[in-house]
Amino acid sequence: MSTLSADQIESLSEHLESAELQARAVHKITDDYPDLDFEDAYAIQWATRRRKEARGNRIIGLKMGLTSRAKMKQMDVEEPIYGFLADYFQEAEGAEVDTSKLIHPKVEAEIAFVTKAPLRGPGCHVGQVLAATDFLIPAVEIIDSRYENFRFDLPSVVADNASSSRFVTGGGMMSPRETDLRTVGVVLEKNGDPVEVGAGAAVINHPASSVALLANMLAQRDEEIPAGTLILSGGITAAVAVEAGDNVTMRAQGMGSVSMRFV
Ligand code: 0L1
Ligand code: MG
Repeated sequence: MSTLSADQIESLSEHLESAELQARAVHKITDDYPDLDFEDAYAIQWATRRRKEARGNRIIGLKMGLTSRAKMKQMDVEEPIYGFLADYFQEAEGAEVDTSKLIHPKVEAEIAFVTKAPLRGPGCHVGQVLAATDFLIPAVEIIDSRYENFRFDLPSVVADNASSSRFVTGGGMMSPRETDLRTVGVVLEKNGDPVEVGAGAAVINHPASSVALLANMLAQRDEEIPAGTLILSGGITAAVAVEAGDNVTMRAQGMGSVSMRFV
């Protein structure tokens, strides 16, 4: 049940989006609104999405967050969440990512899905996700919580668009028919050192189950995943902090690699 008025939702959306656009850390919003619940939090996130669209940004994808045990343990939370990806979040493969526009970026190794048919819950399952997937590509998500020291609770992070900030896709496309996503291995390298390794099963046992969960969560708002959506299915490893001067490469088994440099 929502605890905030429509005006409070708009004002919290503006507060968090300004922090994002100005690369400025703020304290978690539940410090001031302790009763804020998930319904409020997603209402704030959707208000931010509408704010960006009204400004001319396109929403090009969706993401699932906190899908792996490693991430849940790292952030001390227990439930996957979703967020949206705006067009300017995308950085090209090999890009120089400008850290002056970010607060305290971290990188995550992920498998991205691109859909060729809509997915609608409730009851969406792994089989439907695989049938509706056009191709898979490796992706590095660059998260950047707007909260001081990445300190937040679940409603606060949902309102902050699940810490979404930038992402890079690269390597090669793969058909979901060609691989068992549970055993696809990934290596995340920072400055040439393998700092995190993992396999797809880390993401709710199968990365496609994360996409199914996304469709089922969206159904609660009578929304679906449209055809042609890029979906970051969730970090396979824990997130790794980066700063200017760092080079990051992710290698995904059978899908090549994706790299970027932080400047
Ligand atoms: O993509 C993610 O798993 C991030 C979700 C938000 C939590 C965080 O900032 O680590
Ligand atoms: Mg992520």
